[in-house]
Amino acid sequence: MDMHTAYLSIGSNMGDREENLRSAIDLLNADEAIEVTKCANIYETEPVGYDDQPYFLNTCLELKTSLDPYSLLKVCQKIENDLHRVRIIRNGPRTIDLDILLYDDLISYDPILTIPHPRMYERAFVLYPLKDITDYSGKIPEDKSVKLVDEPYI
Ligand code: GSY
Repeated sequence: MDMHTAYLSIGSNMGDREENLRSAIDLLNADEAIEVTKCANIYETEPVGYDDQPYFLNTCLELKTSLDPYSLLKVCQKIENDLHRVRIIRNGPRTIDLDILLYDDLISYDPILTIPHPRMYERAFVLYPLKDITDYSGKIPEDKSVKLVDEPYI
């Protein structure tokens, strides 16, 4: 079976943020086609996009998976639904958000699933944790709000 490496950004700013991140990791691992192989440190970050909402907890994950990118996207969307993500305001608070950042060395311009994630290189809340688990050595936008709050959950 062909195995692939993917990186996800996950974030939560509603309810028990830590529990939401942990549950997302557990639900990914519960899928027999996915193994979460690395978790970055956990960061508290100021919301980007819509200011009037609580701070996020963000981290990044490395996965090994036999799923193709679209099947992986479906699993991520199901986990968002299962964790009762509510999104009343665009870019507003959410119990959990899972974004696929990278999938092997794939480049895809499909608007349904653009890889690499189209905004990842502008986001300190993605790049701080991504740097923990990859050899990323590019620029990280300055964001004084990013605060290391916990060690990796796995
Ligand atoms: O795109 C992910 C959801 N999101 C976040 C996030 O995860 N963290 C921070 N700090 N701001 C965000 N704005 C959005 S939208």
